[in-house]
Amino acid sequence: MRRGFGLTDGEHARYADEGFLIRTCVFGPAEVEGLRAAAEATVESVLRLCAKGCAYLLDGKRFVDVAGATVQFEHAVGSGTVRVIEPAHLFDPRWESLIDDPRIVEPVADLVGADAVALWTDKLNLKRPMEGSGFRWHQDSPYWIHDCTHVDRLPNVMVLLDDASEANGALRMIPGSHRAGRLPGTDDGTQLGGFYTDPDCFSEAAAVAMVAPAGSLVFFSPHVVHGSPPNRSAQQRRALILTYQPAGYRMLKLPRVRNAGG
Ligand SMILES: O=C(O)CCC(=O)C(=O)O
Repeated sequence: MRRGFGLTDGEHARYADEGFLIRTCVFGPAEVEGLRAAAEATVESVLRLCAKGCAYLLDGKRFVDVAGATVQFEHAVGSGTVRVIEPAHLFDPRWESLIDDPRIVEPVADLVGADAVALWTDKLNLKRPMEGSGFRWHQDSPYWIHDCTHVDRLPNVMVLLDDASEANGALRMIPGSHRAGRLPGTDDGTQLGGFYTDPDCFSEAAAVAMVAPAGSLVFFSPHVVHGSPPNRSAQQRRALILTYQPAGYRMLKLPRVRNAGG
């Protein structure tokens, strides 16, 4: 049964036009506190497990595959600071109720164009004060195209766990860039270069920062070109990005279906 959190016609039109949409302060301060605690507990669990994982470097950046997840570390040589955990929901039960929350699931079902949805993947992105690195301009669809037959139907929802500002590395979007579909990657000879969008295909000058308070949601298309600068502030910039798909399909990294909101 729907609870009235679906997209309005105006939101539908904005998402179709720009490729993203912000709903501010969807989660209240007490809920945000709980999600921050879940984030830190997730990091602690992962760090305990990492010694048993499979470590490797891509373009000099350290990754560890452990317990079904991929962990990325900050790029400074020898850094022990966790940057991304995907999927994160394996490591703390509080993520499970977030995945099912109607404030997320109902608008996302409207974006997917389905009565019911499932989780595709989820990432905990941590930009620590004065240390968190940026994300180069990219689309998500080129990462997923080889594992998914419905890559157009994978909307993301970024749940802001801290106030996001220009100074702490708020996510930036290129409005309307999703309308071109999948764009070419860079050809710079690096291992990951093909995943970053060719800068000739969009105008960085058009970028819009997703500046919003903690507890806000940023919905964005798998095709929209996005990226973010480093955290040069003394504030945290933590976020969980949930990605959904039509119900009944398996997750990206785990061989099972995680239907949501049922
Ligand atoms: O956390 C960010 O600022 C960017 C994250 C992102 O673009 C991604 O995980 O694909």
